[in-house]
Amino acid sequence: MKFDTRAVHVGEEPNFAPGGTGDVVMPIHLASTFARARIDEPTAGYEYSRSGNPTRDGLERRLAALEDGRHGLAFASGLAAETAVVLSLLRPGDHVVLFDDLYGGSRRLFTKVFSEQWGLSITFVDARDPENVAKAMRPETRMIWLETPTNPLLKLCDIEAICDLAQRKNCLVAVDNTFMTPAFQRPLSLGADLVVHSTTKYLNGHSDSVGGAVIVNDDDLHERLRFHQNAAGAVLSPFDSFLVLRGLKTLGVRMRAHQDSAARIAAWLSERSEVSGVIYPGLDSHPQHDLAARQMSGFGGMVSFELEGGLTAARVVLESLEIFALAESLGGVESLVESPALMTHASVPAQARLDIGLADGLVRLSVGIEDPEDLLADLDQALKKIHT
Ligand code: P1T
Repeated sequence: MKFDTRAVHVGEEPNFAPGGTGDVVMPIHLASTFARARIDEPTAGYEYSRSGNPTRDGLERRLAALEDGRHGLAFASGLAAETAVVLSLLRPGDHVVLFDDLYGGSRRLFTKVFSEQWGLSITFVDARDPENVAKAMRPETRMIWLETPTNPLLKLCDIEAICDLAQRKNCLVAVDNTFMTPAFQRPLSLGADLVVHSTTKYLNGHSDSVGGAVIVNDDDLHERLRFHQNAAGAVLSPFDSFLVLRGLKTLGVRMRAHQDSAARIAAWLSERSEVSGVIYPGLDSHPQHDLAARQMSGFGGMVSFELEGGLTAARVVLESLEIFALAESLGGVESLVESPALMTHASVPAQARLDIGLADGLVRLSVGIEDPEDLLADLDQALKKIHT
């Protein structure tokens, strides 16, 4: 089955078995517990909704199918999914190499919780060059943690090259695929061991659910993650599972629409005198455009840019936009704009932001699926306010 067909059907097949009602959409199974007729025979395999729930199961199967993986697991948030990966697969004293440009909350989780409180040892590197990853590896390195493209600077890393060097050292590679989604990038097929998502973003796509996911191929990794999911309990609710199942049906069409408008906006911004630089992997000017074209089947809906007038000008633009909502998060049908330095990445120390090239004046757009003419007109009126 092709991707768009899997996105509509896998995990949500009508049940024609005796007692099944043939629903063409997944019912929201709200039951916290499942009665059984015999003490040692859970009905249809279900016991208690933390351990397993039919609606969540449907979503987990679909997530696996879309990422070309064997097993999916759904969690209460993207950060809960990341926490599950670390607590189930790593131990205090283990070493992790991380891309130095990550979502601010991921960086905070690894730095403040896993490193400072729990005893994980971590090294941030510029993973655009796989050599930097190789150099940072130690005998006790157990995992490489990547985002590609990164949030918010849209830097890429070569997943295949990094997986190659990890495999030689018996080290796991986890890729946060939130920005590209499986519609445009499949890290498991490139050799990664784990794919992580904030389903809050494109997968759900409608800004009305917070959730996370992990997808793996390996049965042993799955078993350890599944044990942790039940033992620690940060599961996605049945209602949220339903919402993400519903959102996923249109993932392919949404991603193509996000991308078409983002590409148009990125090109348009590049011509504006108020703008000093535009970052979009689909632009020829992106330093890793070739890798983007090779590794991904699309360039996504995120655009970052800097203004000649820096933070002062950014404040004017951010507060003047009318269709773009000034808000954290991304990946919904509605366009959002934000200041990483003041909002999503405020928890990253100023020096670390400077080191990775995250300017205070950087503006990040999550381009929605509104008519692009309206989005361009909105940007135009906001840019014109800089000099008034
Ligand atoms: O917010 P949550 O569902 O817990 O997901 C965290 C997360 C993980 N990975 C990436 C790449 C992310 O972008 C996020 C969340 N990001 C934002 C809220 C944001 O505005 O960038």
